[in-house]
Amino acid sequence: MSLKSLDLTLQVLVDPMQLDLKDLLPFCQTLRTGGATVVQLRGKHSSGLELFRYGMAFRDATRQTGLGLVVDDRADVAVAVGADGVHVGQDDLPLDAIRQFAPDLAIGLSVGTYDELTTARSLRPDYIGMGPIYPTLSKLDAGSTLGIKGFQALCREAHTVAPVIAIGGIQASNVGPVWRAGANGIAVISAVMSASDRAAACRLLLQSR
Ligand code: TZP
Repeated sequence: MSLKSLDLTLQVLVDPMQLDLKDLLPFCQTLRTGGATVVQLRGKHSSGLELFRYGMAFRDATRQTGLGLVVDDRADVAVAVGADGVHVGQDDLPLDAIRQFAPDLAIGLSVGTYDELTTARSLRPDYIGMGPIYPTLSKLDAGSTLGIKGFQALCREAHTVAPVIAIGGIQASNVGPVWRAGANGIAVISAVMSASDRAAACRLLLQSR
């Protein structure tokens, strides 16, 4: 799957700690039923081996279900497992370095300030992950929240660089304004991973789009 076919509408971030390897296929089927489009493997405390095992299993499960697969931070793991993309922060491996060994990988870059957007402009990511929009308990070092007004303003500028995926504290109850502020897609952890019915949780996030 190339970026052209990577639909970024609803990305669900998953830590290996949250799921057993044997459950990845039913998990992907559930997400797909709810309308999610991408799974992001994000194992901040995982070893390379664990990420590789989950990445390989996710690659099969996402291919079978028609979801895209993005790996957080680790371009090496993304290439090794044949993922569609990698998501990096501004302090991670530079985008040009990734492109040298992985020219087909879609690259997402985190942006939370105007300064970071200026950097993004020169790095030319394939998409921008923008946030945190709202307060979140899922990433304690996420930085200051943009709020809807802040997001709308930064998002408008960012649209000249790449599609914008909003992240941070997004729940069914507060997603409407995020869509209306111009998000091309959203990325979530708790709204889907903490839900008892994950397919329904995905549907609710997409309903106000
Ligand atoms: N980056 C910015 S906020 C965040 C990440 C990974 C966490 C999003 O989790 P949640 O539970 O959807 O707020």
